[in-house]
Amino acid sequence: MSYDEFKRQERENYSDSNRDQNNGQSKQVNDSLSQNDSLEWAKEAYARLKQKQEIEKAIQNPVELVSSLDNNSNIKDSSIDNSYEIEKKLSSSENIELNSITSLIDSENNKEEKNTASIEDSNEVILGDFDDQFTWSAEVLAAQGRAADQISIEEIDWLGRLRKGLEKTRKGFVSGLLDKLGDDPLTPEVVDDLEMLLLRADAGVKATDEVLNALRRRLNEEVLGSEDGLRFLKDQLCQVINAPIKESGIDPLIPEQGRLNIWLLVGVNGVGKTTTLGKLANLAVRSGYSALIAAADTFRAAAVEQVQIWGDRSGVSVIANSSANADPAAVVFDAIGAAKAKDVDLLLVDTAGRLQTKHNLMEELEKVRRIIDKLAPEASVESLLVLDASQGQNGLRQAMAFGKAAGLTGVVITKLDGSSRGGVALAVSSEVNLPIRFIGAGEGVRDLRPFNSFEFVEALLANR
Ligand SMILES: Nc1nc2c(ncn2[C@@H]2O[C@H](COP(=O)(O)OP(=O)(O)O)[C@@H](O)[C@H]2O)c(=O)[nH]1
Ligand SMILES: [Mg+2]
Repeated sequence: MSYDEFKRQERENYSDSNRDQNNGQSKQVNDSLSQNDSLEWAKEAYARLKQKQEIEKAIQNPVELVSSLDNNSNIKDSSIDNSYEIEKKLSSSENIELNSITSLIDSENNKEEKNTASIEDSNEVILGDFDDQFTWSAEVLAAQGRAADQISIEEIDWLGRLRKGLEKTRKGFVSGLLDKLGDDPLTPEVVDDLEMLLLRADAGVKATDEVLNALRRRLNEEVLGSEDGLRFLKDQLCQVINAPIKESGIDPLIPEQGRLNIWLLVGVNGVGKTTTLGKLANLAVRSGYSALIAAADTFRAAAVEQVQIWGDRSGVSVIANSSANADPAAVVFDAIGAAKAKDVDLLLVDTAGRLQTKHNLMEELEKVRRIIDKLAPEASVESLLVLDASQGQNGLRQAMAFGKAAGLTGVVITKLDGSSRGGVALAVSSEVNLPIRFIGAGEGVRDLRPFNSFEFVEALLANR
C-alpha cells in the first residue's frame, strides 16, 4: 500500500479519510485521555499495527504464508476488542482470512509491476517492541485526536527518531526544567531559570521573550501547577512555531497535484542540501509522486556524483551537465524541459553552497530563480532554506543572505540529531518568520519528514 508521507495517510484513503489535513498543528488535544485510557489506546494501536505488518510480511512471502495457513485450520476474522488477545493470536499469525490475503497479494503484485521506483529493502520500517518509545509515540498521536486504527508504522517510527534526535537538546533543556519544576506550582524563580534554558537551547531572544511574557502574565492571574505549567509552556512554544506556518496558508507542504512543483534547496555549504534533496526524492517516490532532480550545484566536481547516488537510490532521474563550471541556470533550464516532457510532479533543484560574501554567486542564484519564473510560470515554486541545527542561530543569520536572491518560502532544519540547539526552530519562526517545512534527524534516507509543530514540541519536552 502506498503511504503518502507528505499528507501522512494512505493514498487509497484520500477521499474517505476523516483525518484532519492539518498535519497535527494544534489539534484538539485530547487531554481527557487518562493514563489508563492512553495505555489501552497504545495497546490497541500496537495490535493493529502488528497485524498490518504480519499481512504485509505475508504479501512479500506468499508461499510461506499459504503453507503456514494450510497447516493451521484455525483461520478466522479478527474482532478487535481485546488487544492482548489479539497480540496473542497474532504471534501465531493465524487470525488472517485467507481470501483477503490472496486478494491483497494480487493487488500488491500488480502494483509492483506498475511501480518503477526501486527502493532498497533497508527502507522498510519494522514495528519494534511494545516499549516506552512506542507508548510515548502513541500518546503523541492520540493527543492529536487520532484513532488507534488511523496510525501507521511510519509515524511511530518517525516519532521515535524525532524523540531520539532531540535527545541532546532535551537533556540540556528539559532535564534542567523538570528538575526545577518538581511537583510544585510554578514560581517566578523557575520562570527566570526557564529563560536561561530557552536561550541556551538557541530559541532566540524574541521567541524566549514572547513565551516567558505569556507565562508571567498567566502566573499573575492564577497559580499554575507543574503539569499545567508544562502544558501552557508547550502551547506557547507551538504558537510561536505555528505563526509563520499559519501565515503561509499552506500546511502541510505537499506537491500540488496536476501541476509542476519545483522545490529549490538553498543554503550554505555542508548544511545538508544535497542529503535533504535525496531524502525528499525518496519521500516523494515512496509517497507515489514522480520526481526529477536537477544537479544545479555545478561548483563542486563531486556534487553531481553525490546527487546521482541519491537519485539512483530512489530510482529518480538526475539532469546534470558534467562539464566543468557548467552554468547552473542552464541545468535548471534543461531540467524544467525534461520535467514538463515527462509530466513530472516534483522537480527538486540542488544548488551550490555558495557564500554570501561572493556576490556573483548570489547573482547565479537569482538567475536560476528568473529562469524558473520565466520557463515555468505555472509551476508551484518553493525555495527552501536548509539550516544546520547544530550551527544554531549563527547559521540562521548567515543563511538569511539567501533570502533576497532565492525568495525563500520555507525552512528545512537538518542535523537535529547530535545537536543541542534544537531550540533554533523557535528562532527560525520568530526572527525570520519562515515556516518550517521538513526536519532532518539523521543521515539515513528515512531520516527526514514533514515538520509537525505539536510533535516537535512534545519531543523537545518529553519527560521520559
Ligand atoms: N547527522 C546528520 N547528518 C546529516 C543530516 N543531513 C545531512 N547530514 C550530513 O551532512 C553532511 C553534508 O551534507 P550535504 O548534503 O553534502 O550538504 P550540502 O553541502 O548542503 O549539500 C553529510 O555528511 C551528510 O551526511 C542530518 O539530518 N543528520
Ligand atoms: Mg551539496
